[in-house]
Amino acid sequence: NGSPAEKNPTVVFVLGGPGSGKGTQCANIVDNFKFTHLSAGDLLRAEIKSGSENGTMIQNMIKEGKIVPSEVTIKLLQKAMKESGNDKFLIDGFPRNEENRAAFEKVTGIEPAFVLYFDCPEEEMERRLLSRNQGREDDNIETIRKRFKVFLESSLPVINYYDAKGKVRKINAARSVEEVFETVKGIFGSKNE
Ligand code: B4P
Repeated sequence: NGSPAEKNPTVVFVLGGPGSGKGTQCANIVDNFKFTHLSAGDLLRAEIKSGSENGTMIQNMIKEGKIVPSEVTIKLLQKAMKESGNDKFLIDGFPRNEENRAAFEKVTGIEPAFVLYFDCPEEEMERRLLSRNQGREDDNIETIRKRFKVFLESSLPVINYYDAKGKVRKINAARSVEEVFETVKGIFGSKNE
């Protein structure tokens, strides 16, 4: 039978442009529903800090706003899923491109229950990221612009793929944290509690 995470886990992908509020809303979801939050960005940053052999490569890609190879991110996600002991996951900031998506489905055999898409205008995301100012290497204007470009070119096609399957729950993210969470709660409350 294996651990709970091996028995058909429920996965919700949380997507949206950089600064759309994915991390913020995931923290709220975890406080209210029984999900484990896995942030691709946080896992990659932890990997850099650990001084692993991939660390420098990951650091350079993040600095350039580029997408880290699928096998690296998927391994980190699988490890975190196993270690959590849970069977309900919010996967935040992944898949970032079609190749990520196809590789995740192939390697894990998991299809997401649905996809939360935080839709936010670029000017608002830029404002939020510039005022976040936590010394993150990718929160400078040059890298932010590259991340926007990668989002439009590579990540939006993933959202369109799931939209065609009726799996996308699109949320207007250009509102206050509380207002956005009211909408999010409606989605989780009706399907997953
Ligand atoms: P993203 O996934 O793009 O996420 P983020 O920039 O942290 O923004 P998020 O949407 O989570 O917004 P947050 O709640 O923090 O970036 C993750 C990073 O990870 C990437 O840039 C990259 O470095 C790396 N990464 C991940 N996967 C990768 C891969 N495969 N390859 C390479 N790199 C990868 O909110 C942002 C700010 O806005 C916060 O200050 C927050 O307080 C504020 N805010 C949130 N909601 C708000 C609201 N409603 N109103 C006003 N402010 C709000």
